[in-house]
Amino acid sequence: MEKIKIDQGDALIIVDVQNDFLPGGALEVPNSDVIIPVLNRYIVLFSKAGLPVVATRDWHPPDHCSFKNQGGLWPPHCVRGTKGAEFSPELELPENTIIVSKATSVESDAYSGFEGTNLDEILREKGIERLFIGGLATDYCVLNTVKDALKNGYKVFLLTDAIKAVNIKPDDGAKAEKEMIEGGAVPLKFEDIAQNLYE
Ligand code: VGL
Ligand code: ZN
Repeated sequence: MEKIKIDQGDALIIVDVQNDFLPGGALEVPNSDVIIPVLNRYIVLFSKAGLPVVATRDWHPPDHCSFKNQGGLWPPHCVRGTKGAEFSPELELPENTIIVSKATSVESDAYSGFEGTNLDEILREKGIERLFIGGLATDYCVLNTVKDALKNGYKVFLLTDAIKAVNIKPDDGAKAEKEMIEGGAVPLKFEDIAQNLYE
């Protein structure tokens, strides 16, 4: 297969790689720590090429509607300003990372990085047309971010070596991947990208 070359118009989107979604966190995604070194390799690639790196984060108020104690589905997680809401210290985000906070108000949840944020405007302003998307969790925030990206007209590459699922039902992650690919996302692994173009 011909390698994919990253170039102007491309951006890396890292979804919700926050302590609460990692092993030991309030809403831990099983084995999610294994994706961090892989994401770090993508980060190096995009940084060297001078291309934007975007990190989304779940950024909830303490009484957010998605929390069980408020009638929602999830244990309290990613409360803004807490350790659990911080990006993993292992994730080597560049200084100029564009941070997008979502689900920041009590009454609304948002699984997509585009929902209630200015992510689309930020990308358009920079002339971005292709998105390389990885992070957590495959079956929630990655799924919904990818679906919105496709809806908004971006070409989407799903980084299948840099996502992990919650899997409340064991095949949720596999189903989500299938849904994204059927919707037009192209599955991609690190080895599928041409290296050393910008060294
Ligand atoms: C997420 C559950 C609740 C996610 C966020 O980032 O995938 N999942 N809030
Ligand atoms: Zn959340």
